[in-house]
Amino acid sequence: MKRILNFIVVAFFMTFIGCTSDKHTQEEFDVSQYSEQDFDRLGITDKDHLSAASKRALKWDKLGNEWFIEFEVSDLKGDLAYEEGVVRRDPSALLKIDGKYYVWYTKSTGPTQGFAGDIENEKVFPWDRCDIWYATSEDGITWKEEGLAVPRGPKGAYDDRSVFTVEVMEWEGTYYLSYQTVKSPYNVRVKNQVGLAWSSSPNGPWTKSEEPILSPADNGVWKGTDDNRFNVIKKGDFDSHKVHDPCIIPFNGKFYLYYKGEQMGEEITFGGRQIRHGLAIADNPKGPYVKSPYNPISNSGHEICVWPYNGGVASLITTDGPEKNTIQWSPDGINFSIKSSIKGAPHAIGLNRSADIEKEPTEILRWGLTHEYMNSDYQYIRRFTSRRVTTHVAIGEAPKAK
Ligand code: AAL
Repeated sequence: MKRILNFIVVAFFMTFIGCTSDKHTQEEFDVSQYSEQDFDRLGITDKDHLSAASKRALKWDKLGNEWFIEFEVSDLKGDLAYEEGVVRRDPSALLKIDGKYYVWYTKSTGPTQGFAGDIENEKVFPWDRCDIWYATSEDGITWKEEGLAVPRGPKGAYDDRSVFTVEVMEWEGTYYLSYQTVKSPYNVRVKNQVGLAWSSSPNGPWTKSEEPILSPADNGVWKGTDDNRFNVIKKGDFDSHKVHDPCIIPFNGKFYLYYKGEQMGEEITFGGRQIRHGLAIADNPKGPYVKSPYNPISNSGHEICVWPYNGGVASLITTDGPEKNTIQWSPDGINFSIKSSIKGAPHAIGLNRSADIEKEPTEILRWGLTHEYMNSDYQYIRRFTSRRVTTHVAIGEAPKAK
C-alpha cells in the first residue's frame, strides 16, 4: 500500500513539474511585443509553436548585419616584411601621431628549442628572450623599424627573461605600454605577469614599473614537483597560471585592463584550450589594478582585441572556447553578448586606434595589423583588412530595388 501511495505521489509531482515547466516556457515568451513584420521577416507563421531558435531570432536586438564582417590578410613592406631568422609578432594597437602610425611588437632572433633541452641557455618559445621594439609608417603598409623600446630587465628582475605581447594606450599626453613578463628560469610552470612602461613621447625613453601591475591568482596547487602544468591538486582561478595579452582602455572614467588568463591544470574542453578573458580596473593608468569579481568575463577567446563602441566595449573573440569567432559587445565592459559570428579572424590583432570608431560597430577593424606563423620558429607581422557583407547576388542578377 505504502509503495502504491509513493508511486502516486511521485507521478503527481512529475506531471505537475512537467506541466509547469512547459507552461513556464510558453509564458516566459511574450509574442505580443513583436510585430507581424518581425514574424514575416523571420519566416515564422505559427506563433504557438516557437522553437528555441525562433525565440532567439526574435530576441535578436536588431535584424541588421553591421557586426558581420570578413577578413583578408596581406604582406607588409619595408622593415616589417618577413625576415629570415627573426621573430616579430603580437603587434600592439596602432597610434597615429604627427601623421605617422606607430606600432610596438615582440621581437627576438633565432629558432625555438622548447622545454626538453637546456632552458637556461636555449629559447623555450618564439616569445622567449624577447624585447619590445617599435616601427612607424606613413601609409600602414611600408614600415620603418625605429629600434628597441623596452628591453628585458636586469638579472633578478621580474622581467629578466622576456618582455612581450605589448599593447599601447595614450592618455593625457603620456604613452603607456603594457606587456607580458617572465622571470628566469622559463620552465613550464613559471608564472607570467604583466608589466607597464610609460613615456611622454612615443619614441621613449620608457620608465618601467618596479613591480608587475598584474599577477596570476595564487590559489592553484601543483601536484608533485615535476615541471608539468597539467598535474594539479587544485586548478584555482581561471588565471592561476598566466596573465597574458594585457590591453588597457580608458572607460567610464577608469582604466579597464583586459587580459587573457591561463589556468593551472589546463584542459582541452568546451571547444578548445581553457582560455578565458578577465578584467582588472584602476582609477589611474599606473594602477593599482583590481581584478573584477565578475571574472572571467569571457569563456572563449585568445589575444585580447577590445574597443569602445556606443558607450560600451566591443570584443573580438578568436581561437578557443565555445564562442570563438564571434564579435561581442557589453554596455558596461563586463557583461558581453554575441553580436555576430565571423568566418575566422586574424590572430593577435593590432587595432587602428585612430579610426572613426563610432561610424559603425566594426569600423575600427577596417584595417590593422596581425601576425602569422611562417613556421614554428618564425612569425611575422602582416596587414589585415575587413569588409562588411552586404549583398548576395548571382552573376547578372538585379539587386533589390531601392
Ligand atoms: C600570443 C599571446 C601570448 C602568448 C603567446 C605570446 O599570441 O597569447 O603572447 O604568451 O601567444
